[in-house]
Parts: sequence; C-alpha cells; structure tokens
Amino acid sequence: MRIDVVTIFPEYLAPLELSLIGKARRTGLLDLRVHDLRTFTHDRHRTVDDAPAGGGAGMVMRPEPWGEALDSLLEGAQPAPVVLVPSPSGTPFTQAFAHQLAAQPWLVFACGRYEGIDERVFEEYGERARLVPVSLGDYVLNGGEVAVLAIVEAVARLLPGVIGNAESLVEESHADGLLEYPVYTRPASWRGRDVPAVLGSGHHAQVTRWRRDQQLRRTSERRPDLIERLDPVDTDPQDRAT
Ligand code: 6GU
Repeated sequence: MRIDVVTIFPEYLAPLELSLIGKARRTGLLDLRVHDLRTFTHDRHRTVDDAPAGGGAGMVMRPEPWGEALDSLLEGAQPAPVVLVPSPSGTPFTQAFAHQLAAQPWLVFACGRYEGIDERVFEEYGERARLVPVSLGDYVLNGGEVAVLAIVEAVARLLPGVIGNAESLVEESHADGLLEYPVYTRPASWRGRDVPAVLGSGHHAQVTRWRRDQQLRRTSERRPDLIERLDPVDTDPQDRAT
C-alpha cells in the first residue's frame, strides 16, 4: 500500500519509522511518503495561512499550496487515491472504516492546521479524487497529524504480513462488535489476586464461554451504544443468559 501525507510538520510523523509500521516500510509492505506543504509555496516566508474571509478568530489555510501539493500527487494517477482530510467535522473513524481503507492501494492524507483549509480545496478535489473528511472522535486536536498517526497505525496493521500473528487481529476489541475480554499471565497469584480459575482449568469450551461473558459485561458497562448496534449474526443464544 502507498500512503502520502502532506503536512506543515513532517517531523510530527517521525514515530511512523518505529516498531511494526517502521518495519513494514523497510520491508516494502508500506510505501509511506511525507511531504512538507511549505515546499509548495513561492513567497519568501513560505506562507500557508491567511485571515478568514468575513472575519473572525484564527487563520485559514490558503488554497494555492494545497492545490500545488495535491496536483503533484494526483498528476496522471489512475485510479485516483482516496484523499483523507482529518477534521473534527469528519466521518467518525472506526475499525470497519480501517478495514475499508486497508483494502485501498493508495491513500493521501491532507493535514490541516489552524481553523481549517479553504473550502474550495474540498470542492476541487472532491471532483478529482475520492475525498473523505475523517474524525477520530468528538474532541478537538490542533491539527490532523496526530489523527494521521492513529489512522495509519490502525490501517497498516491490517495489511497482510504487518502483524506476525494474524490470529491476534481476530480476537481483539471491535473485531466482533464487542470490547475485548480481560487477559492474564503468570504468576497465577499476584499480591493476593488470582488469575480466574477457569483459565487454568484446561476446559476450552468453558474458557471460550467465560471470555464471551466478560466481553458482553464489559461492553454493556463501558459502551452500551455498541450493544444496541450488535449484529444478530454476531450473537448466540447463550449470550442472552448473561
Ligand atoms: Cl481527525 N482532526 C482534528 N484536527 N481534530 C480532531 C480530529 C481530527 N478528530 C477529532 N478531533
């Protein structure tokens, strides 16, 4: 998969050289390129922002550098990439969304700062690419860079070969619409707290049922909204006994 990130803070993306994502880049599973938006300016101060039309607080990103940056990426590109714009007013990012993005050959992230990017950029590239505003949740970050770190990690780990043990993808939170069950390791007793006996019983069916009940309890307590949205095909009759 190819991913391009356009930002005024390329250094913000440095953590994507670490750990499994860094390894995926070095082995060629992930072709990640970070571009400095200011290289697409032409004035002495490399200006990317200006006062909002109509007045008000803060600054807005000017359309020209974005036009040059995105033109340079889209030039001759067939098919066009999915262009993601991190924004608190975007579509909520979810695990299902991550799976959709992981199936794409090419993603471009346009990181806004300040009060946002001039709306005409969205009009222009909404016509020339598949433009998708995306939000991490209902809170405000200073810019899109931290959101890109989160989204790239969530997407890249779904690519074949990035995670050594593909089974860990099956059993994690949100894989089946529920939160994950609690996990334990040795020692069997720590500060008077014991690993639940069922986990040492060797009774596989009982372990599976216990974990499922823990998932349901945890999800009901922390995320009742997920219980409401549970797909009937992801439940079994025993779940209702919980
Ligand atoms: Cl994706 N971007 C910004 N700037 N703020 C956010 C966000 C994204 N998601 C939540 N807040």
